[in-house]
Amino acid sequence: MSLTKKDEILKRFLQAENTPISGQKLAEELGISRTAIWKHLQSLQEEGYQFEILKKKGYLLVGTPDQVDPARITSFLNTKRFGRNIHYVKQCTSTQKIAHELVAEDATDGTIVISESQTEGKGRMARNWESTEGKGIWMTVILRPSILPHQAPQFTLVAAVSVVNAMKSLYENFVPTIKWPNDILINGRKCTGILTEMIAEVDQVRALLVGIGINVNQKMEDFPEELQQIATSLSIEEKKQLDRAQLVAQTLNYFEQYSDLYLSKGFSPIKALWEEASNTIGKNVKAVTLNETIEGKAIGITEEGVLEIQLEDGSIKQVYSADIHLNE
Ligand code: BT5
Repeated sequence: MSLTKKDEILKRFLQAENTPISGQKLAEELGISRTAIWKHLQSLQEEGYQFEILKKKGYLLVGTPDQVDPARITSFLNTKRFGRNIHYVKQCTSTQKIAHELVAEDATDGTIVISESQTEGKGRMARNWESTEGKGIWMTVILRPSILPHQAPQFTLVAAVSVVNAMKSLYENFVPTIKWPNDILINGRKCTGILTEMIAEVDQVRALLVGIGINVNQKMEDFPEELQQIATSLSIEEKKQLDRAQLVAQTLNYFEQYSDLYLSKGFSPIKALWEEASNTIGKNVKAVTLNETIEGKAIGITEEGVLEIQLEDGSIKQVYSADIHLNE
């Protein structure tokens, strides 16, 4: 689904950055009447965009609402596929649920579902994910890579390095790190969680649904009490209000680049990027799996993205899925 005429108009205003655009020129370029342009601008005003009319020069965009709508995201994108099809809603139960429905309708590789708020945001193992309205990035990226089911966990590490490098490219007052497999922490507090679901037959992946939740503009008091000890937002760490749409786009810019790298060169380059951003390797950890608790030193990840822990007796255990506690 390409941008609607209204989104196309908005994208041009966003890219014009403080330069007025003539209504006549817009009408000619988009092949619609000046009245149609005026109606689209009115509809944008109703959504919170503000325009000034400058005599003889045209319209100037002077105010944008804080939302992650397709036009705002697209204005920062430099991808070919990722984020080129955006399913944007103000509220939903979970973006994962909508993504499941879109996969059934044959959504293309790189389609995203993004919402201003979720009423039933999901973590791993049916845990709850707190998704405060208008303050974070709550999105699912639908991927359709030609991979085998056992490779799917590697893709979740691709997502984690994409988010971390997007943050590093935009912000300067904090350093995000990855706790295996893919929690992103700042100074020990969680700012991002990733949930990857797979739709597959035994020998073929039909789709991966990579759910990414990033706390962007919450203040500490926006978090429920039980999260105030363990969570943080990027704005708390960067010490200013941040542009969510820009971070969505930058994450997708990296995600497409690293997915393509993974598909062409395999896991090794991703493993290197992941290790560079990880805070887990070399640390003493406690890994709580469904069946047991393992304590030891995290010594690395395998070519499959599996965590290796060296026990006190020197033996090495491989951990496929667990909650990791870092013993500082
Ligand atoms: C995760 O699970 O970290 C995966 C979170 C994925 C959320 C995204 S948002 C878009 C997409 N749609 C969805 O419905 N989900 C995905 P896990 O590792 O199980 O961590 C869950 C735990 O993190 C909870 O039990 C809380 O302790 C904590 N938590 C919940 N909300 C949080 C938040 N906003 N910030 C930091 N920690 C949170």
